[in-house]
Amino acid sequence: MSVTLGNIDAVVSAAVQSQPIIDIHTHLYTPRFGTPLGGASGHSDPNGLLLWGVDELITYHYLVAEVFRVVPASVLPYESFWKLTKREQADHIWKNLFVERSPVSEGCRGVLTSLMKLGLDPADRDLNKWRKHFEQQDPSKQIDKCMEIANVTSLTMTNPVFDDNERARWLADETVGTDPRFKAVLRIDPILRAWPTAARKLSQWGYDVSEQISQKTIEETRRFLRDWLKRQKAIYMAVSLPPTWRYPVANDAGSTMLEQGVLPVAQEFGIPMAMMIGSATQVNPSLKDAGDVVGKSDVMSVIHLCSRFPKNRFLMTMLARENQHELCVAARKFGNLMVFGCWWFLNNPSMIDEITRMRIELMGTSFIPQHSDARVLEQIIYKWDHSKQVIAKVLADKYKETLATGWRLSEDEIKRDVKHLLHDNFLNFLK
Ligand code: FIX
Ligand code: ZN
Repeated sequence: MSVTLGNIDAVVSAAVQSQPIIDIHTHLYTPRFGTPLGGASGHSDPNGLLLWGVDELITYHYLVAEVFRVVPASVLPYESFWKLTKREQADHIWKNLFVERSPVSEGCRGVLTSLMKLGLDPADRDLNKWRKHFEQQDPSKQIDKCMEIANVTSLTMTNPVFDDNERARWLADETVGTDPRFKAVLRIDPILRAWPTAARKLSQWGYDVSEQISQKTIEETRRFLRDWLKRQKAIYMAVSLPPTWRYPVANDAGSTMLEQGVLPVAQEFGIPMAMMIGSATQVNPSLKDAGDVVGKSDVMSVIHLCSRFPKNRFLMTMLARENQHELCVAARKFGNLMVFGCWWFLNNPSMIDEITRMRIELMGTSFIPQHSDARVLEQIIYKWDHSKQVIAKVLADKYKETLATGWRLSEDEIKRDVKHLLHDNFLNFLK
């Protein structure tokens, strides 16, 4: 079908909605990592890693931060909140962010979008009715249902090897990550952010490393990374870095381990390194996962890295709105730099619109516009629904500007471009 100014919005929207998505960064897990809500499976594991269901949706750390703005710690002390059961926490958040104030924040609206797309009626406002619904679902079937609604064909996990709970599960059963719907990612923050801690743990795990970096320590760290990349069949390595991260830094353990430990192994395995830069962690530790903030990072450090390691590939996202333009310009200079996502505090319609528009203007379709960062299974429904609406609108606007030059576009060409953005740019970057 030829595309005109009259039908471009509909054609782009249909192409975006029908394109199967690879979700390149989530905190979701295969059911074999256990789940606190057993549902119809009957197997609940309080320390399980797969989070799903309405109480998990409502107690997402984004909403924990928001509820403490409405009911401050001076009224409900943090420790009192954390002593509540998950259900009681959800009741508190529901009452204060959904009933006594309208659910207009992105995090609140997201809960309702996911419930609605799952066939529940948000107008019911009946938490207990929804709880009964989720308790009747089987977790694995719920994964299939959510992936189908979101049109996500592959979920990329985040597998922090330094997390005792997660590591124990891999060591107990090396096939724990084996599920055709999921891919694993070796997450290694302490190696680059807290080398003394990492060195102590690697040593405890049987790797002959010491805090003082020697050739032996480098070789043993490489062995550790190889062991876990093989165990997890990881498709990339990942790290989150603070806004203060700089590269290179002389006599800095993190810089040295990045240069001599991590990147050589990534190159050896032919896999990218994902760097998520800009989160200053635990400025308010009482909020736990909700206690991190954003800070402006240094794009020149990314440029130095891409320039010094031309044989490595870098998946890169930054948390500060202020860094987005510089990062796009940097990506124009380095083909081994793939910009991805509107991460965390940028995962809001207004930011996704601004950032995606700028990225298309500077990089065409050679970037990965979004990832969900979902921590709760049903979030992939709303995070993708909300993002796809904005991405489609921005893309249609840019096509209109191109059509205005007299250029002609076909529906197949639009589908091709959308496939690059939501699927192939990532797959091709993994090769
Ligand atoms: O470092 C990360 O992977 C971040 O995405 C998380 O730590 C963060 O809590 C999150 O889930 C943001 O969406
Ligand atoms: Zn994340």
